[in-house]
Amino acid sequence: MPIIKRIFTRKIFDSRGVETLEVDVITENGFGRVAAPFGAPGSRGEFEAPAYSPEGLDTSIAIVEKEIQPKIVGLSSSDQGQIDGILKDIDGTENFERIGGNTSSTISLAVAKAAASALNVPLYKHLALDGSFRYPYPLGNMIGGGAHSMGSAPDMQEHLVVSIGARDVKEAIMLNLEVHGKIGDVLEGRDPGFAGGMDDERAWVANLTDVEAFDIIYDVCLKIKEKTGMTFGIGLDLAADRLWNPDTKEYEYHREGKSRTTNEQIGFLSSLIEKYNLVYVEDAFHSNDYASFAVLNEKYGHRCFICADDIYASNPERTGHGIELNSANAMILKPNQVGTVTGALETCKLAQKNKVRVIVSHRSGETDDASIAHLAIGWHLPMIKTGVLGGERLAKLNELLRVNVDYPMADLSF
Ligand code: 2PG
Ligand code: MG
Repeated sequence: MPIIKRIFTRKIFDSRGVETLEVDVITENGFGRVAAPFGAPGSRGEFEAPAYSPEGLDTSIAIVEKEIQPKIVGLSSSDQGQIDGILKDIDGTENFERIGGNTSSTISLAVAKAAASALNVPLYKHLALDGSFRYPYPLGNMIGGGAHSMGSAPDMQEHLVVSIGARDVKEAIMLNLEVHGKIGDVLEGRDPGFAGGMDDERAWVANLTDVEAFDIIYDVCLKIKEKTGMTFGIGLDLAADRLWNPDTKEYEYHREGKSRTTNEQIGFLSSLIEKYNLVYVEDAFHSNDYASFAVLNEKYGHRCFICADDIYASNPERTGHGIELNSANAMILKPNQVGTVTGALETCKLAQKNKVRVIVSHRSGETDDASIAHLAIGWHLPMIKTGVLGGERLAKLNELLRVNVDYPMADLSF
């Protein structure tokens, strides 16, 4: 039976060595364990749910034990909507400001996992939108910068590759690994000072401008294409909030030593989309600028994923506002930004109904939890954004392999 018997909480360490919450949900014959990921200071979105109680993780754990556990023990773990409603009621704020989005999403996902285990079905089937399933393409972080790196790394947070020519998920993972490896060789060859550094998401960190990073990625992808016939798409996550200076109203590229007005930013990104045939541009503008997102979407939405992360913050209201203004044709979904499985599903359905493609994503601080791989398969998500290397990143990709059913790849066409 999927009746919840007990919840255990503990503190474990994430991939950055920061303490995070792990939750076990025990049902009569099921078990679900989930640990919370965490965005980097300077990269976490202004509008996402805070991670924990304002008093910290210990207070969140006390709330789970004293307030949440007594209310959900005895309920059916299959009743996700009821349990997520209770989490919202106990929190009592708009955006999980009292208990924290990490607290609620970790319990919510652990309940879903426990239900799946009690019902003896994989998580992606338990949470399925319908009876059809697709594998997402892994969107891999190749060269890092911004808030995830240090020193003379590029200004943009992520320089990404998706192996769009891959015929199956294993090939897609292997091709991303090959691109990542070859980029490392190029970096070693061009800079005697390069010492093999990687950032929080195991993307290479090197003394490069953004344009140099794209040149390297473009050449590596081209060479592999010439050899194997495989095609790649290049992308980026600017995490533009971090570059935006609200006083000067300019985007400050410190590494490049240049500032750009919003119009110049549109021009710069347009030139990158054209030059490198970019297929993916995330958080191109600060998270209050729905209008500039819409300009870029109007111009390139027919051929490039214009993706909203911090601006939508996985939040149904912010997503709805963006849909009205046609700000993006794609969005990032992170369960801990919105706080529950039900909230994540609501946002996902709203986006999909309006032809906005939903991409599930890791956080820069991660654990070996692989729940997002199941959301991608069960919810028809075209891509899963995660690092190419590192146990906590490969945990998600390996989970895709573990599913091991002959489902087709998602459709990335426009
Ligand atoms: C992002 C994420 C993941 P963070 O901006 O998309 O790469 O970063 O988890 O640090 O917010
Ligand atoms: Mg982002």
